[in-house]
Amino acid sequence: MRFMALALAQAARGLGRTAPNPPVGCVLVREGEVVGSGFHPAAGEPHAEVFALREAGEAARGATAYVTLEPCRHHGRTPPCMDALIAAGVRRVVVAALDPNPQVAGQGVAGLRAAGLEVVVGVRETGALRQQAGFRSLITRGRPWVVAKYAMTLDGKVAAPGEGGGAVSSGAARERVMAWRNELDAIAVGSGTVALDNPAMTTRGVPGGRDPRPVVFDRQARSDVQARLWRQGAVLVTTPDANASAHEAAGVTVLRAETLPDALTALGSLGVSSLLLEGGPTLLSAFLEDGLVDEVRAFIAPKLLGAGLSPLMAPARPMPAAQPLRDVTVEALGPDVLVTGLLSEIPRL
Ligand code: AOF
Ligand code: ZN
Repeated sequence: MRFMALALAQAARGLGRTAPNPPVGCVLVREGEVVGSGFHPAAGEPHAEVFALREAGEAARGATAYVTLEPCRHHGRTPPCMDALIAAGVRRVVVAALDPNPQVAGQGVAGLRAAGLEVVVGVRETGALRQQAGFRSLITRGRPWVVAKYAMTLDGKVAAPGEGGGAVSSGAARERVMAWRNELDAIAVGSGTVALDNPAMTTRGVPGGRDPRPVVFDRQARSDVQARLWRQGAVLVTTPDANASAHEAAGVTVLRAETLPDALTALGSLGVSSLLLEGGPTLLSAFLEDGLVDEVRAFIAPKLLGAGLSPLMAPARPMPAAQPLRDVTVEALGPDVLVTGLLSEIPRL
């Protein structure tokens, strides 16, 4: 249990850097001592098991491997980890979650067992599924895992009408958002936010942090070509007949799709496995109405605004039909409260 927590912490170092591959961590333990650990740093690089085995050297013989994802059995950009573990003389493998990649899908575990290794599956599975939600979504559904983030006042408002910025939540909440930006592949905003705020959407104050790829949802392609986001490699998502010639001339990657599900699939083909939705009520409502929000992370700030914009403008449902979140967490963050929960099931095998 304790060692799988270490493996998950290793895997976390790859969050936001491995797409379309999963973040994976591995810890090798012999006689109660960690003799090697590693994580998958990026697609095309060696897998977590390889780094852990390298560090352990001869000490891997007879060891137990704790891996956050089932070891692979296929030749992809790198050779099978299953073979590497067997060749190194590892005796026991503890796996957090099976790999939904059809090229692996239980065969890694079966192969290890066939070679005489003892295999345990499902240790800290929930944590692993959460960490791998992006990869699991991309490989099974062909589109990114969508996390909707917003901050609202105690009376449920995100802004006064027609107002742009104006921070709702505290510094502690903003720090948490920066941590998420560092961990998710891409960050989505609507054309309204670009026009009103001209935001940067970068990761600030996270040591070693990297910026998510901005994605601008703009059906009319009317967003100012001078906006800051384009200089950060933002993708423009627009409709098939919108005139995006100015953006194209400026070298912007333009995706054209009639519907939001198609737009997400197009983002998936660019290798985007997770998307942080930081747009305003319009974008959030559109995603929610199409059933495309997988996870919600909402801050509630202890202040009152009065008549203003709600996070959602989607038509109201009767209370008994309100959409419930699952696996809900509640956390105090400075003066604010962070509530998270899932609207979709994380794809598993
Ligand atoms: C593991 N350990 O650390 C990772 C795994 O193209 P490749 O060779 O990198 O293979 C990518 C696939 O391997 C990916 O889709 C997923 O199924 C698995 N990722 N497996 O044993 C790792 N990153
Ligand atoms: Zn592998």
